[in-house]
Amino acid sequence: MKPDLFESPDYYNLDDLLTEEQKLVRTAARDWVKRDVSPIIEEAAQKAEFPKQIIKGLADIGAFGPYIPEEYGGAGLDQISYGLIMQEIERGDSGVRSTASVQSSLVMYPIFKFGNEEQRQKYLPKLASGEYMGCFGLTEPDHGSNPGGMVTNFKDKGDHYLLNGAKMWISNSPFADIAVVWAKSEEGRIYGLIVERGMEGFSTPETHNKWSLRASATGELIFDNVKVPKENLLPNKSGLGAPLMCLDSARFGIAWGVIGAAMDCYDTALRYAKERHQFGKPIGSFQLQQKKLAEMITEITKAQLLAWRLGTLRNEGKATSAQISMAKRNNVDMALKIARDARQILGGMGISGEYSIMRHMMNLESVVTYEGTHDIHLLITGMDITGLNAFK
Ligand code: TGC
Ligand code: FAD
Repeated sequence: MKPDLFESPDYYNLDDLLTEEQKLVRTAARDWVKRDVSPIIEEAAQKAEFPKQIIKGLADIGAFGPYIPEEYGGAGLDQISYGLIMQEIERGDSGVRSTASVQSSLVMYPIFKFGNEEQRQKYLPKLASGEYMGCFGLTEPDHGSNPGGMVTNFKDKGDHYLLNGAKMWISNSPFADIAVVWAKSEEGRIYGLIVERGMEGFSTPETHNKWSLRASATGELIFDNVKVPKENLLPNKSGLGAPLMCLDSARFGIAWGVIGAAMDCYDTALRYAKERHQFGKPIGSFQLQQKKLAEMITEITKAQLLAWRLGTLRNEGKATSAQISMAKRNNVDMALKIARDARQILGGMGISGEYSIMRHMMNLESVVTYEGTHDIHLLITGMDITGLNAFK
């Protein structure tokens, strides 16, 4: 892979809207990605291996629990800092950002928000340092967009719960130490349970043959009469709203993260368009290529504004789930379109692993589907503005 020459675009001087702390956090993440992710990520993706050596670096830049209070090992940062960290990591690779999203918003957040003090003390510091890695089991083979239909269930056996069922498409599952698993009680109410690797009847087979997110490990979670200690149930919230609250936080991170992938594609294409000559001129001098580049920077700038405003609303505790859906949907779509156009600007070189664009493009095909598909987020906006449910 070519050396990482990334220069971050800031067409509307958005840095003026950031605090010094937010800029410092971003610089630390940006420098780490350049130093520790860019040199190894292409090979990891080609080999379809999660590069475990980056776990410590992710912890060091505060990517595990950026907004979890420091007393539990988190970085105690605000939502815009969280977003900026996700942006910088996804500039390197969406799969690496996935690992951080899952650890922070889908594992640490539910333990922090719905767990008791003992659970917080037991798990959060180890998750923040990367000593423990976690995964989040919501999706099932027959219940993806409709998680409320899940069949994974647990029965009260007096001194423990007995868990049965299966989850699929689970990021980090093949190496996770713990899984936050959503399952129905005998009354049909959804609860979160912390399942630990090594519990009898619990297995995590890896999913192979992915063309997307190849540097992220994906797998199943299988529960065959797993005895889960009662103290592993998250007691402070039940119902589908609990996992959906975790998704709000992760979707917010994605709305920021994909801006990083888009910036990397744009920056690569811009540089290439100025250097590559055809018909005796740089290809960047042709109107058709300028149109692509001009539209890219326009869309990136709009997405940055949307993410920044959403971050401000989240900091004030005012962002709605529907607002988060709009930003996730818009920004992933924006990044995917930019990746496709950027790939074309590079001609044949666009499909080569010498450049990051094709990897981003393939990764974004997962990002547009997970955490709620493009269509599901549109229906959430539709329901929000009309008051009418078009899901069922
Ligand atoms: P519905 O009847 O609308 O709602 C059920 C209950 O949940 C409440 N609620 C929310 N609460 C908090 N935050 C939200 N965003 C919420 N949305 C809804 C709602 O008020 C209700 O509460 P209550 O008290 O009345 O019961 O639910 P539904 O069954 O009709 O489904 C709604 C729908 C389709 C929007 C939702 O289920 C959905 O978002 N589906 C998409 C599924 C999804 O996003 N799965 C993601 C799996 S995890 C993942 O992909 C990780 S990838 C990680 C990585 O690698 O980065
Ligand atoms: P389906 O729900 O079967 O949808 C298929 C199509 O039908 C989509 O286009 C969808 O938009 C459309 N559709 C569905 N319902 C409606 C409707 N009511 N109206 C109109 N159209 C509809 N899940 C986890 O729990 N944890 C993870 O860590 C995780 N990581 C993932 C990692 C990867 C790489 C991938 C690919 C997925 C991951 N997922 C994870 C699962 C992901 O969240 C689901 O794939 C996603 O929610 C969609 O579910 P599905 O694949 O079952 O598609």
